[in-house]
Amino acid sequence: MELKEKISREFESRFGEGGVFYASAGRINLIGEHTDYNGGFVFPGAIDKVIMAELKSNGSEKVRVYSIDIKDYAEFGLAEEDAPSQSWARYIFGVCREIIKRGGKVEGFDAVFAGNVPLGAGLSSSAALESCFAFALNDMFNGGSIDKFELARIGQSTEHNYCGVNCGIMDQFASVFGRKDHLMRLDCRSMEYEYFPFKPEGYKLVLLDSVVKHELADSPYNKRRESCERVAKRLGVETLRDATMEMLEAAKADISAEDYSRAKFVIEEKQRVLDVCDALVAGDYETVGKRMYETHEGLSKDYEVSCEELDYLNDIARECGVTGSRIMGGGFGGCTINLVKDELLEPFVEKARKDFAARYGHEPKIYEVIISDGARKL
Ligand code: GAF
Repeated sequence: MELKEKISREFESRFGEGGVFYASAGRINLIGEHTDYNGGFVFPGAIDKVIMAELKSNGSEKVRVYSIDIKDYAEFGLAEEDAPSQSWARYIFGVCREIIKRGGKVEGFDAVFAGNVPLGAGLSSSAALESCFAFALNDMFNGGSIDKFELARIGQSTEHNYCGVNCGIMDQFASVFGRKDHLMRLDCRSMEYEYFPFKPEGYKLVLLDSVVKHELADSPYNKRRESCERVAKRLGVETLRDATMEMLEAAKADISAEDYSRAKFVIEEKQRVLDVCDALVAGDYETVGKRMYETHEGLSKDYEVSCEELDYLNDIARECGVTGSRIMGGGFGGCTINLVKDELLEPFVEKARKDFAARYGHEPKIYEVIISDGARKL
């Protein structure tokens, strides 16, 4: 059954007459990982996998919401002490609270939601959920007066204040600002962004999901961020965006080996994003791919957010002559993103399925990427 129909049926049986539909997207990131909270550049795009919700104001001060995928119901008020116990519902509660904290309006509503963004795959299902509700509540109760950047920040603050992840802005930005057939280069220091048409002739973008679960809350993700902040402080810059390898080398003796490696990755990654943008404009996919492999190497060896399964998928890509391949997103499991020549797609995917299953007892999941629109009313 179509997502919309499934939601509509559930909504009607629980809450009666229908409401309004909204959706927001998961995201990929071509390059620029762990750079967002360092004031650097990212290069994401929204994808055709979404969280969709039907909402209707209920005239009370209570939120009543049902998750079709989790098969769970939550009911909560809108004051700070009303936080629901279920972690999935805290995303929605957090969005409500962050809107209210900014002086926006949220009243009681009923909602049913479902999605097809794979969970824990590094495709930002949580940002899609936050952006979907932020967009919806802005439309329903605030006449659309909250601007798009603030909607993204509302999602990010929800992660910080209600879900325990000190994430950057990339995922929520991509989910809110996504545009069909375009990637977006965001400068996370100035928040300037630019759309880049992305329809690589003769290539496909494919994700190989290791199906290794990644959990960012209370995870090493926050520790990575702390390392970067420590080094930035030591170098006397606001974020690592303003640091160079020369500065890092000069301070090496005062920095732990671990923090040094983390900072080295971030400083190198900053330039890779810019290189990839230039290469894309020039149609030079070989350079795009080369930088992707370098990013994988850095994420695996210096930033240490990869895992055996993802390194193995990356090795298979190399062996098959795939143009570019790397771990995508926060890490600790999830997907590799692969830029593959059309004619190599099938043999690559076949080999990855077979070899990975032989080694780990299950196949990776395969998703072809279609770059799509972000948050919207349906
Ligand atoms: C996660 C975070 F949510 C993002 O902000 C970003 O830091 C990413 O990891 C790594 O690039 O998705």
